[in-house]
Amino acid sequence: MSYVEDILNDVKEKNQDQPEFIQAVNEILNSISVIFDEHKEFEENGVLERLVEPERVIMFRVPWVDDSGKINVNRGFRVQFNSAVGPYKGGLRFHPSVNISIMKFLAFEQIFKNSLTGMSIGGAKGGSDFNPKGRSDGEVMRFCQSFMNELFRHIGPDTDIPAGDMGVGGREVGYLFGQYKKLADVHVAVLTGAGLEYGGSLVRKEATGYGLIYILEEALKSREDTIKGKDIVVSGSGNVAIYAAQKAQKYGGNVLAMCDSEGYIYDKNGIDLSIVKEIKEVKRGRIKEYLDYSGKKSSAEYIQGEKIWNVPCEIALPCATQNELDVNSAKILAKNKTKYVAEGANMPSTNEAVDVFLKNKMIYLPGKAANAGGVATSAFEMAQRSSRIAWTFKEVDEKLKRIMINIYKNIDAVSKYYGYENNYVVGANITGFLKVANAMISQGIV
Ligand code: NDP
Ligand code: 2IT
Repeated sequence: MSYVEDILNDVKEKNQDQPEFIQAVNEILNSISVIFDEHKEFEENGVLERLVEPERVIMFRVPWVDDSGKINVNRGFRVQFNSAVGPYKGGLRFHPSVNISIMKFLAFEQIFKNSLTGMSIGGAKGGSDFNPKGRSDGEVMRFCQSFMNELFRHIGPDTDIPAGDMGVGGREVGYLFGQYKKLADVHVAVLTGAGLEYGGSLVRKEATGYGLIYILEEALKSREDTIKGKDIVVSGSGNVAIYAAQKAQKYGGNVLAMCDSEGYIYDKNGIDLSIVKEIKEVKRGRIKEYLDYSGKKSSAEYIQGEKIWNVPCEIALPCATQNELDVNSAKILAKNKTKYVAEGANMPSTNEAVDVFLKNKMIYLPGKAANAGGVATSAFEMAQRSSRIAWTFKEVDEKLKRIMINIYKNIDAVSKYYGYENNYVVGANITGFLKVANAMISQGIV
């Protein structure tokens, strides 16, 4: 049995109740298996055995009182997966689906993504099964305070720096930071995605979506193609989706559809993002309200209970959640002659869907490369905060663009080097892995 097969069997055996984690490990290990013959040192140093086991997993009780006076208890997590390259870094997700499998897959992915950015940050993820939907600001604040009452002892500006993810945006980061400061009595960069008034960075809010479009445009440019004039479908209507759609429109793309977990809006004349922003960022409402704003004469339609991937497009941008794009959806994209798939979300395509993309010669940019702009800008936030110097929007945006172009160049070169031209699963995973593996070897068996 090969080294990779051996480790994979062990991971499956030990984590039988963690399908998303097994899926993420499977995807990465299978795609990097080509390097182990020429790099015996990885097996000799037990790199994979150590890599698939988190350095630390913290799970804790989060009790809080809702507006009616009822006591609620949620589960909190922080998975500190790997700190070989730098301090633990990764977002916090508040969503009812959160469990240990989802936390571990996200933290595992984050190791390679953070490595790809070229910044010195390790991989982590955290969150809770708390559902912020429909909760008042007061309830969200009390929840965040209780969550931080435990988390604060495990994080710090040089140990572990959380940020936002699904269900955690500026409001939540503010409440979390306020409680951290109260407990630790220091005003430091311990959470990124902070408000601009208290140390946050310009462009952080837009960074994941903008970064997605920057890397996509680079991939198209190198094929003498462009986003301009292309039909685009963006799933989700949250932080990543909104700013991906905004930048895609700026580049001349036609964003035809966006969704939330209940249904999607299709507008053949292009989505009006100011409406989506009003509904999602201001009102915290549902995407179906789009029709109330766009008026009776609008060409928009709302479709419920159907996958957004049924909408024909040349570019598909999954920006919602894991496994939202399955093998059937991938086949529909292939049938509709979609040329490019770039992932704003983490692991939105199942492994079987990815096989369909590659077999059909679509250009597929996996999330850990394509959505790395968010965490890269978080690292810029840390740099600005600790130096007490704030960069302009243009400065941060240019640095973000440079990082995304670099990621593309690196994964493209590595995929070619190993004889897998146009296969960015191989390109991204090997590139991300090599830095982490070498850092682990340099630091001994720890
Ligand atoms: P948000 O919470 O802002 O938005 C999530 C969006 O996805 C919402 O519109 C939500 O709809 C929708 N959604 C959730 N589940 C489903 C589903 N099953 N089907 C269809 N739509 C669904 O999160 P973000 O935009 O921050 O995150 C989106 C993805 O991007 C996640 O995978 C996250 O891990 C990843 N990511 C985020 C980064 C960041 O900086 N924020 C950085 C890199 C990656 P509803 O309101 O109905 O739940
Ligand atoms: O998945 C991700 O990369 C994020 N949610 C952002 C992490 C961060 O630390 O900015």
